Amino acid sequence: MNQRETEGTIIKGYSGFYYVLAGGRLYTCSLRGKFRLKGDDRVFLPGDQVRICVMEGDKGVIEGVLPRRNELLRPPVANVDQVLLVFALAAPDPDFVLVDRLLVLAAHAGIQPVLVWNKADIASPERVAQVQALYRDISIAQFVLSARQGENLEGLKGLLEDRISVVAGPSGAGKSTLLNALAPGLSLKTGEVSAKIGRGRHTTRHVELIPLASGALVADTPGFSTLYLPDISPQDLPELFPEMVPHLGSCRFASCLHKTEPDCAVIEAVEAGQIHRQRYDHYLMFLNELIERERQAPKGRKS
Ligand SMILES: Nc1nc2c(ncn2[C@@H]2O[C@H](COP(=O)(O)OP(=O)(O)OP(=O)(O)O)[C@@H](O)[C@H]2O)c(=O)[nH]1
Ligand SMILES: [Zn+2]
Repeated sequence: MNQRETEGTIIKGYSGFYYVLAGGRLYTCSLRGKFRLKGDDRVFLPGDQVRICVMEGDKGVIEGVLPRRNELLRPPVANVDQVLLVFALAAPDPDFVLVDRLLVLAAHAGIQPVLVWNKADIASPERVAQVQALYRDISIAQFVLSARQGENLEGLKGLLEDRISVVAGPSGAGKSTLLNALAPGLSLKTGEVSAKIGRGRHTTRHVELIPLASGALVADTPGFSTLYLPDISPQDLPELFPEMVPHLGSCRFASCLHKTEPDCAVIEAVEAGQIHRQRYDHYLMFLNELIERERQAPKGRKS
């Protein structure tokens, strides 16, 4: 038999088989026996880079897995390059607390966030200006587009190329519509994405990476469905606000939490208009949540 090895990306695992995309071809792969010994389905995740031995036709055997760069729990995907935070500019209005919460979650997970402002077709120019002013100073990519009208999708398409992306955002923001617009053959029903999250725990959910053109892979299940801030110590929160980072270290007190302390460089930057006040207000909100949580959980408890 003519066998050869190649490298590819797992896009889905399903009843003992893994679907591996390699060089533009999809291989249905089984596992080499040594992996099955571990008896753990989660040894391999969509997004994992694997070495496969190609057998006849489109069949293969997974011979090895390359080290992971990162691993998301929701959805369970490995090697995530970026998370698209999809918000509608109107209907529903953006919840900026949620935007900032998701930005903190992404920063904490070490995954690059991308802000996607959808429904530009029904947004007022004032709203567009508002979001751009809020996030202009933190260096993250932002796209203002209309998924339903298929308008201004090109920039985002370029950013998806050759990367693994996960989509997050509130219900009604247009996540399914956006995925459909990016992969016209997909025809996810609108509303289907949240139906997927809602599925009972007795049904095994299979996350799938959808291959778009140009090597883009996007998870079909939205991420970050928990709004609970992860276990961040209050001292570490400022680093998750990129616009605060240049000012950290210039406060009078090394332990400054930038709340009410005297000679606080962060508060001075807010007053000088260098840090947007709304972002700072949300920082204080999250800080208080974390302080409250620490107060309730006795020290040394690890969860
Ligand atoms: N005007 C306008 N409406 C849009 C746009 N994109 C999506 N919608 C509408 O917004 C509604 C919600 O879209 P979905 O794609 O289902 O939103 P979702 O984020 O997937 O929502 P869940 O599945 O509940 O998480 C639908 O009625 C869409 O037709 C857009 O660009 N402009
Ligand atoms: Zn300070």
